[in-house]
Amino acid sequence: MQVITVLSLGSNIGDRLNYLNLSKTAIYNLIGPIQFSSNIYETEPWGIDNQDSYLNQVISVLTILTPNELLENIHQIEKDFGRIREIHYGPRTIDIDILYYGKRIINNENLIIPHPHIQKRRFILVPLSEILPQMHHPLLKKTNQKLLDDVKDDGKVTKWQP
Ligand code: PH2
Ligand code: MG
Ligand code: MG
Repeated sequence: MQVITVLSLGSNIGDRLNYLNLSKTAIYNLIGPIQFSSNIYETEPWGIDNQDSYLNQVISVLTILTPNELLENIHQIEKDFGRIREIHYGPRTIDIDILYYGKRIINNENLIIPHPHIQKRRFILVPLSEILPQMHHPLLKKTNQKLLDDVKDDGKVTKWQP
């Protein structure tokens, strides 16, 4: 069965734009066709301050993969692009997070969907509301646009131009 999954991409090391573009090609090849892509935003680091700013983007993808297969493929892509798992919230070449998998709610030891931090992060809510403003968060029962309107985070999120 085809499901729309929503993914967030982030990079704050090296050629950040190139990492985003390489990951989208790999996502197309390993996960499925991309339905919508947000603009790319330059964003202030969230969680740990003394690191470089990020480029972030949100995309929706049509996939036939199960949630666990999706996660395995994402880990493979992150590994292929040199991601070393180290500091929690720290710098990374590419980070791909699953925000939504259709309307499914999943909570087990290796996967939590919807992503537990969506509602706290402007760097996710700005690009997410750009592509899917009217989609409802299946647990919080608010649209993505409403989550953005209500978010307390004041981290800077600006449209990126090369
Ligand atoms: N990712 C993190 C931690 N902090 N801050 C921004 N601005 N963008 C991110 O993608 C990000 C972050 C952990 O995944
Ligand atoms: Mg992340
Ligand atoms: Mg991640």
